Amino acid sequence: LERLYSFMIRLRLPGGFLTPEQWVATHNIAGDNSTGVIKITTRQTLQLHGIVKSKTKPTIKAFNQAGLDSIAACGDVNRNVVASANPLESPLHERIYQYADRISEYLLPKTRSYYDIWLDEEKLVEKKDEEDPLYQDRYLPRKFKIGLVIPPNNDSDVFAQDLGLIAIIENDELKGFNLAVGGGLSFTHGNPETYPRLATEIGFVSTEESDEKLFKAVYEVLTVQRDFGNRTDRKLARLKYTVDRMGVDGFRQELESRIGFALEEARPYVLTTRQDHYGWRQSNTGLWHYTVYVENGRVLDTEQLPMKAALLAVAQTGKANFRFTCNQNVILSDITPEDKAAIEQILVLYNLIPHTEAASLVSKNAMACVALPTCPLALAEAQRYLPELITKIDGVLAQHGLQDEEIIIRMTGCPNGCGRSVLSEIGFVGTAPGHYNLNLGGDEQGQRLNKLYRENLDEAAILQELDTAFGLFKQNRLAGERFGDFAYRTLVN
Ligand code: SRM
Ligand code: SF4
Repeated sequence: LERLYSFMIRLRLPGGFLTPEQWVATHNIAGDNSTGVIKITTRQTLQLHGIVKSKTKPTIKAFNQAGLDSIAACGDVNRNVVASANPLESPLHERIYQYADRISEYLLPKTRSYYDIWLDEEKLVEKKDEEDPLYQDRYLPRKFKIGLVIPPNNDSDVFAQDLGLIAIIENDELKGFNLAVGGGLSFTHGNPETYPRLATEIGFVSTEESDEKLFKAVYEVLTVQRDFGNRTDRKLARLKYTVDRMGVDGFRQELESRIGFALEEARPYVLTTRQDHYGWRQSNTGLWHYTVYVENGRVLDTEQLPMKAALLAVAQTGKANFRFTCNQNVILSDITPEDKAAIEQILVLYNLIPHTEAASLVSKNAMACVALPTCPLALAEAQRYLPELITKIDGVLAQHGLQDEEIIIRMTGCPNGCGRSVLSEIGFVGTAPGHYNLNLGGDEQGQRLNKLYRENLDEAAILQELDTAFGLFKQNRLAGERFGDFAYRTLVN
């Protein structure tokens, strides 16, 4: 008897965009072929779990029919390109989203194997035509991640990316992008050679005359990593280690020699938040957008909250696009004023309103990675446990009269950092079943990593430590000071 293997599929969804028809298709594919739960990831795409071997090909074929693919969603290539999700952010949102889409296409591997293997396409080309100038015959030393952000909202956590592109907008015009290289959050417990690192800004590239320079710079950042990245130790293979080995100046010089022009000095911008704008918001185009709070990105039906049924009903009207955020939520977007009432009626009927409004502030600022039971690398629970822990943390906050604080809490089941817990004000990093390191001191905008505060705590110890920390915060905070800033100033330094 063959073993019952089951798989996870992750879509490539640059900028996290789906049409309503594509959501209906995804809903049906999830129901037919997977556990049924649709998971919105921290890189604003979708995963389905529990796809048994015999259903793998039909799943990929069905996605293909909906115009969706899973190419380069995993592997040592450029991964899903993320971008600020909310059209509200700027009138330039659509243009910046298009960059995410085009960069994703531009950096796709040239091989047709995906089509050959999964879609029964006859071999269209001979091997020699599969030559790939970027990935050649060796791919990159490790996964590679690109993210675009529209200040002031750093919702795509631009400094966590191997290559971050910060849109520089002056007088409502896009001037170009600051480039930040070498972000990456993973580390290994007990291995001091590994560390999380924020991307370093190395300069600005204008897009005013054409996009040529930007695309060249993006491409060559990958070739520097391809040629200089560590290919002997996968733990030290991400771009962040290459940048630190070459030095930031050395990296910039190598990049400039490949692109044939000097980067301009990085331009100023301000980041103020990473939060999604929950509920109804109208953008200056007149269109409406409703951001739904999705606990840890898990779209499923429960008795109290039939979220999957609700989103299906919205999609079936054909009147809203679906945009996933890097905070694991969904924005029902681009709704005309005439259609708003119909969408609102569905949201009320299925309880999504008031669900989004009613969730606690801490919950709405929290996220967790998948972890158990499907992630083979998990040391502890994350998405299944964080909601329960947050209810208890909410209780502790209330005892100190701090229930109105917006504190960013993130949890990962291991130090790989899929839930970006080292970029939170309170970060939990799994060490063993039921045990977590407690990190404190990240900021609101994602420009500062938190630091280890206490090691290997169980739930009782976590709540006790936070009780003490919240007490000190209440007594000693500066006016308007956030918990993360207070912890950084007084507890972890
Ligand atoms: Fe991740 C591996 C889930 C975002 C760093 N990640 C995995 C795997 C595939 C486990 C594995 O290798 O077998 C997880 C699948 C679990 C499951 O059952 O679904 C997994 N990662 C996820 C997702 C689904 C977490 C979530 O709950 O949303 C995110 C999917 C992203 C996507 O749509 O492409 C996810 N992973 C991240 C992020 C956050 C980000 O990119 O903004 C990070 C930290 C940033 C970074 O890359 O530095 C991250 N995942 C990792 C790593 C560590 C990489 C490294 O540099 O060492 C691994 C392990 C590895 O690659 O060896 C990993
Ligand atoms: Fe799995 Fe660790 Fe990533 Fe969580 S952080 S999904 S436990 S690899």
